[in-house]
Amino acid sequence: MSIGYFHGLALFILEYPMLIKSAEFITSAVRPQQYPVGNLPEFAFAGRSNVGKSSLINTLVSRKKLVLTSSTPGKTRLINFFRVNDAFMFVDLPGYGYARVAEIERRKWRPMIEQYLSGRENLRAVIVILDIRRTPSAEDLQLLDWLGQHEIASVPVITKVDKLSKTAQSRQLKIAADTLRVNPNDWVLFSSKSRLGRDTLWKMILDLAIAPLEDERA
Ligand SMILES: Nc1nc2c(ncn2[C@@H]2O[C@H](COP(=O)(O)OP(=O)(O)O)[C@@H](O)[C@H]2O)c(=O)[nH]1
Ligand SMILES: [Mg+2]
Repeated sequence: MSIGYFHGLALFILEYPMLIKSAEFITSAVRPQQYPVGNLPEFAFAGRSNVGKSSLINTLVSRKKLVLTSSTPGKTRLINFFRVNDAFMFVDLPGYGYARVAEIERRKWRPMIEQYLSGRENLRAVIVILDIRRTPSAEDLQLLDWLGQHEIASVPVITKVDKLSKTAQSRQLKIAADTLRVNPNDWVLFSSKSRLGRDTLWKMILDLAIAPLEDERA
């Protein structure tokens, strides 16, 4: 690992809470040959269509329209890469579980995502996003199980919390935690409207970015 790399890390640690100096779209990809090269710590964002994934990424990077939010759920079928502060890569994965997406599209989705998740060496964690108003789906559960089996770190985030009262929030959080077998204390409560959870999620991303990888420790 180069000195420059540590220098970069030191810079962004000092800047917590996170100031965003740059956030730019790099490229869209379907196949590994199209992924951007480089070694920046990478974070992927996953969740069912319309869950609020694009809004969450925009909130993290304090940009209104870096990632296009869509009134046509299921439209984004590509893996989109963004570079933040020249220190991280953020990856917007295509949303899953959109009923109107044709079966043939869905059959392409899974291999594309699994190929990305299992082959990307600089991937540090997957932010798995749930909508607080909905019971988690089988696909949410499958994704978390799959990440666990492949020893890929996941961060469960429950978003749109502004839409429910505090009482309803805890009730829904308990349902989600039970369904997905994740400790309720491990969830980040998020709102792209109020920006609740932004600092907490950034802190987790920074911690994961500086944690040495398994093979580097060995
Ligand atoms: N009230 C509220 N609305 C949200 C929040 N996050 C997303 N939305 C809305 O939910 C819809 C889908 O959001 P989007 O980010 O495009 O979801 P994506 O399909 O998962 O990328 C849009 O109309 C957003 O304005 C949130 O935290 N609070
Ligand atoms: Mg989106």
